[in-house]
Amino acid sequence: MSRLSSKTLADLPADVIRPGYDRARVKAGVVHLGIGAFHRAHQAVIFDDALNAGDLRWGIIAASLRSPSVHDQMVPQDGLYTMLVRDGGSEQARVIGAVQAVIVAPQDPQALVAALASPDTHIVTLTITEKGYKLDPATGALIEDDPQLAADLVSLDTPRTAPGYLVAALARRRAAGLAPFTAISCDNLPHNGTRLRNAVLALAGRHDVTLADWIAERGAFPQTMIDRIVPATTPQDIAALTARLGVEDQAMVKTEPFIQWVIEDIFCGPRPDFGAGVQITAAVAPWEEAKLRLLNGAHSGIAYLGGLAAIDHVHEVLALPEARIFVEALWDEAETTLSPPPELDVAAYRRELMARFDNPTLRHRTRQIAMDGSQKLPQRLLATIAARLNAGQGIDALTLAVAGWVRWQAGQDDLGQPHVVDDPLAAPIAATLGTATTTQQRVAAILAFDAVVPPALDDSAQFRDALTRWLTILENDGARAALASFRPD
Ligand code: CS2
Repeated sequence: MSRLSSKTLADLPADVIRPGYDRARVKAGVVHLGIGAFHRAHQAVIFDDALNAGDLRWGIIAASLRSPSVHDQMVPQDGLYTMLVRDGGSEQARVIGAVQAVIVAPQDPQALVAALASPDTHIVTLTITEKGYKLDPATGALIEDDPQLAADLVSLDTPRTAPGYLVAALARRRAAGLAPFTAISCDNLPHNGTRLRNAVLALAGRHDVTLADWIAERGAFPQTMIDRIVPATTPQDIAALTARLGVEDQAMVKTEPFIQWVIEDIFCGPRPDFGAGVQITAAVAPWEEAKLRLLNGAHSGIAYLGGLAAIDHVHEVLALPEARIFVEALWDEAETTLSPPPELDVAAYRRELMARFDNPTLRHRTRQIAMDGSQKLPQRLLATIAARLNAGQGIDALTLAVAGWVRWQAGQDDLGQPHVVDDPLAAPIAATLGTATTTQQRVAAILAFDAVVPPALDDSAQFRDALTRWLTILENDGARAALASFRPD
């Protein structure tokens, strides 16, 4: 079976949308770190839109910081891949041409530094996940005992971390008399731009204080809110698309129609004339908080409780009426903690979110969302709980979601089926919970786990009691029973 490529592009069925520009004339104005499915279905599409609109500065050199598999998926395809947009019964296929080259950074670190230092590069985007910033989630300080970061602290000749690559390239840009690039974190973290800036400045400062000053003064690290549901591609998805296209596409992505990117208006260099899907604004935080606490907070609750109930996909969890009641109650609780931007109609946003979660053709796996809970819970659920407690309000639904996460750490679902707890802190959390023999002790152990639980919650009797109550039900009767017994205030 031949692969999708520049050569086979012309043979695709007529209803497949293809790049409407001459790829040979495109310059690489963007370097992306962390080329997973999310980048391919989100930022790459936005830059592809700019190319289609005739501004040929915005091709992408994309790097994988870890796995070489993306190279094998994309390079034989000349960087081309299909984005399938699925909405209930309809499915639209569009070939994205924005990715010009793929670098596997551990295999060729200098190629990535060179791309970042190129005069053509104006924007660097990052999807390196919460753990890629090498910052302690609780203190915000560099995690100096991380082996890769420790190596970058000693020398940046061969960088190993995302902050390391950026600092090495910014040093080279300064030496060459070039301006810095605008570095845009596209990870789902509060104040993601500030975090990236802090990581870069802290690392730069350890090598050369004048470099750190130059970056602080001349560089830009906008905050962003990014939103699009992008479930992991399955072998079945690839097989179905091959049948449709007549060629194989190993780099395809599947996603929903919805796309949103809110970017803080502080670029330090050129940017495309962004079209639909992108908002440039002075204040990103209210958007980000609403998205993290409503969309992602509900997602995590659905993932753990659904996963414990052995339900594979988000839309199948929401087929249970009691799960919908729980999600609405979680949103009722979260909503009072928000200061939404004036343009955001929260009631309409909630209705739209529920419709997005209900999309039956996306097949978004609960296990995918359950990953890396220790990195996600603070901003999705725990900060919301702290805000509710501060205001003297109830926290029942939010706490049920947290109890689901605690129960998930046991490594088996309610049917006794084992799962891997895929989380950078899985081992220390397991060790903490392993010393406890009762539900009360497990709750006490989790509350004392400062890398995840903020100090404000450590000694809240209300949170401790609610968590103990829900964890008891989950441990004794399971997630279906917990949801069935849930009563909104
Ligand atoms: C999800 C997100 O996997 C997860 O943790 O909650 O990836 C979610 O799909 C996106 O943030 C949607 O924009």
